Amino acid sequence: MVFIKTITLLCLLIAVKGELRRFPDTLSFGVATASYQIEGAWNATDKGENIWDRLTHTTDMIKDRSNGDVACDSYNQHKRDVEMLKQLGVDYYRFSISWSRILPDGFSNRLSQDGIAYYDSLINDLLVANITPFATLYHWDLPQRLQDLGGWSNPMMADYFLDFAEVVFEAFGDRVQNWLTFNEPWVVCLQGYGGVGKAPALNMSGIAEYLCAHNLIKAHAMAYHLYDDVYRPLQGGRIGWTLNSNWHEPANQYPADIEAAERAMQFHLGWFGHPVFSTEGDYPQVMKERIAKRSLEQGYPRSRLPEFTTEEIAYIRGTYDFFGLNHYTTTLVRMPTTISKELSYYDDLGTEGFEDPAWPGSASVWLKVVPWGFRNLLNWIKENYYNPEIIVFENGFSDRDNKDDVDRISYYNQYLNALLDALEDGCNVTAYTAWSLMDNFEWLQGYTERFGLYYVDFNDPRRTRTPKASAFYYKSILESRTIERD
Ligand code: GBE
Repeated sequence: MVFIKTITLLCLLIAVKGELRRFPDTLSFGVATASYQIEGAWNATDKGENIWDRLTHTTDMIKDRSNGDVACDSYNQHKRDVEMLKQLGVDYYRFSISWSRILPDGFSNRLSQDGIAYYDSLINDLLVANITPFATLYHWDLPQRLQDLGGWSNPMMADYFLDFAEVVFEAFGDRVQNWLTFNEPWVVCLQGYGGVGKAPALNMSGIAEYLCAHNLIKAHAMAYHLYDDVYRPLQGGRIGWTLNSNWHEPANQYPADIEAAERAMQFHLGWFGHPVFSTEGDYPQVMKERIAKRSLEQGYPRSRLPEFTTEEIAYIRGTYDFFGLNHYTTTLVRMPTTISKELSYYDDLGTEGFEDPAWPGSASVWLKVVPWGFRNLLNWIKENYYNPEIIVFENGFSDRDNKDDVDRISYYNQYLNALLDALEDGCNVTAYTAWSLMDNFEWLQGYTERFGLYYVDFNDPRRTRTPKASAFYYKSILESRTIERD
């Protein structure tokens, strides 16, 4: 039924609009998920507790009071997931590996054979299905024991992450040649340590997110070098990380607003991007200057932004094989009228962000449909970081409870058109990943916001999956390698 409707819709769109645009053969397509959001089996065999188990079990911060105890039950149903991937016809599947499922205590002295067996089985099934596995080492589920030691604000965490990375490369690197160290460090640090938007909800803005970022950037570089020195020569393959960013558009063409929007880009994407992707390395100049100045004014003996040594700057610079990008939406930015002396990242940034009320919305308050922002952001990366190879690791749209998801189809149609525009501008995008394969645990929003191409019935103990209209739409794009011009 849904299928027929979609075909009719597609024919209609093509009949009305006519023109088809073709994707270059060099562009591959995938879909993404993350361990805590889909796996469930939170205490299966010897799996250890992680920070999302702790947060969901001990606070009332999740909107529908739900948790990821069962989620999509992918720990037991990954064969069904692979069937869906085959049905879609994707080139690759981006999933993440749960640290505490592999290392129950967080440390590498004790490995879970069951945890390793789970990912072995998933990876082997993907390879049999001719789908390339793309694995993320850290999609937000830190072992709780390591959080008890301070999590990412503890400098030792970089070594523990390296130990984990080594175990994972050893166990799976013979079959997995595509790696991401971290998913969205900005979210990990700003929302997890600066604010309360993600676990561990530390809420110490102005201090903790900068410590987190500092250690996490080093952890990324260490894992990159380990792979580059030891595993790449044996296993081939490539490794990077994926950064999230809104496009920050000046609210007006006044110089002050243009400066504000550029500053927002540097605090957001540049915070993690500049140390790794620029030729100079290190944090963006504007962050170093502003945070140092404000820290001294506030009576701190030194900048709240930690400093990298010259050796560290050189060690971190260039630790990428591609530029990973997660993108959903756009923000308008202007210069504020008063300068705040408060202690926080956003006060350090010192800009005002807002959205155009005319932009169409989604089920998520933060997600507005602004496809041209995607094109501008891709061009910003091209211009600031010497036209790197860009892989889009997430892009997608949320709604509530809806299998006939025409708004999601429209979002993908518009954002993929913007991607084609960016390719025409000379941006070097080589892969595009839809978030997400299926509805899943949407962090603090629980199961109230759905991003899936497949619908998951969370009331059914079997967690039945059904393709939405958008699944057929995505499949048709992958088959025809064309899209209708919007
Ligand atoms: C990704 O993050 C995640 O990688 C993925 O796990 C998640 O399911 C997916 O997006 C969908 O959310 O006060 O509400 O405006 C905005 C996307 C918070 C990047 C949400 C932070 C989107 C950045 C706060 N945003 N996120 S507010």
